[in-house]
Amino acid sequence: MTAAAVTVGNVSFEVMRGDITRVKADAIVNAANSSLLGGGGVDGAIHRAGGRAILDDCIRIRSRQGGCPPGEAVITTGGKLPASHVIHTVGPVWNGGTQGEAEVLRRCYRSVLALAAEHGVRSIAFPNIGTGIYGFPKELAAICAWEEVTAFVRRHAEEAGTLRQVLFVCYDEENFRLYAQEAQKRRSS
Ligand code: AR6
Repeated sequence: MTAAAVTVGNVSFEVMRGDITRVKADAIVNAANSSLLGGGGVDGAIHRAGGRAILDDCIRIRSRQGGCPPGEAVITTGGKLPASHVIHTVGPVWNGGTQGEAEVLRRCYRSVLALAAEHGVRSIAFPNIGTGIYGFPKELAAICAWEEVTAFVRRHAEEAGTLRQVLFVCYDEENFRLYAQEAQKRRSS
């Protein structure tokens, strides 16, 4: 199920409901943890579907830099996934909102997009980072995601970057509705 697309600069944004491991894009984003060794939620699904090659890349990155701190991102192969790459980022654990959680989540989106640009990514799919096991409130997370990604696209509009398509892949109905609502706001503005 896909909500109508919105175009910002030369990038098309789509909101869809589904499983991100089935999305064919240059890169899909993983909501990982700092260990980079896999876990539950979308992280578990990506490692299961993508196979050993993703974990091997994660282990190599760990041996180079330790894990991945919250707000930062690393890139690996997509292994057996239809996506070429996985960009792993680590969201904040929600702790009531007074520990800078929203800023860390915003930094996740900026870190992912910077890495995507470095690797010439044209199409990228994001899950709803932080809104599962880490407990980030869904409405605020949707606002942060849309604001950061559209701001990034606007900031880089003059540079003829490679990015052309952004997909927000929502696994649950509530996130789908919230993301579609944010798309609607941008259609009418
Ligand atoms: N496709 C798209 N979205 C999914 C999928 C899927 N296959 N599976 C779950 N989601 P979560 P977090 C949605 O918990 O909150 C892991 O153990 C899910 O409905 O995956 O950032 C990591 O290792 C939710 O909306 O990530 C970390 O320890 C969203 O993905 C921790 O969870 C994010 O939920 C990270 O927690």
